[in-house]
Amino acid sequence: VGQKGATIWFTGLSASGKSTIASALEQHLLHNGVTTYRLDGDNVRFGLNKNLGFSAEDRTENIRRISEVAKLFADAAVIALTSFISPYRADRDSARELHEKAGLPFVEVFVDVPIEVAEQRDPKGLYKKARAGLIKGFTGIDDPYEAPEKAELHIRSDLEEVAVSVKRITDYLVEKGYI
Ligand code: GGZ
Repeated sequence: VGQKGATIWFTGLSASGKSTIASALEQHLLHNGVTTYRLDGDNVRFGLNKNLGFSAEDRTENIRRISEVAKLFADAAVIALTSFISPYRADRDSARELHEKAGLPFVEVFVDVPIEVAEQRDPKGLYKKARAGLIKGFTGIDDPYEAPEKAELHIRSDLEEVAVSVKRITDYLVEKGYI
């Protein structure tokens, strides 16, 4: 009886809509009495992971630490919501394995948009900088993004309203008995 924990792992390109959907999901869950904690670049890359950049090694370490922290929240019966690009399949699979070994649910949500759409959105002007060569190794431009092959949920954020995505995720969590 009562809330069990789980990690909802959002993955996708910069400007794909991960944080927008995670925030909306958080609001919805909190409104329904479900305790959540959201991990994203703003509270992780400026704190715990401030010594990490965007090389392949640093991205892997970024994701490793985040998955350990998310696991701790899930273990404390919180719904952890993580929104990081997490471009490497192996790193996401390690995060999944870490949770599964601990008997904690791990739900991978692929927030998918064509790169053209992400580039058009470009809320921080980073794609423009990457195209101009001012940022090197930008995901989707000159750095890889390995799309999930077995995500529990696949969201085309350019074709689906945020509220619909939130409902689909919530329905999944209810169906699985995670909330
Ligand atoms: C990708 C970068 C880069 C490079 C800075 N590549 O739109 P944003 O700004 O807020 O989202 C991006 C964020 C990615 O950080 P993550 O911790 O999610 O990445 S990873 O999971 O790959 O470790 C972007 C900004 O940081 N940013 N440089 N080179 N995104």
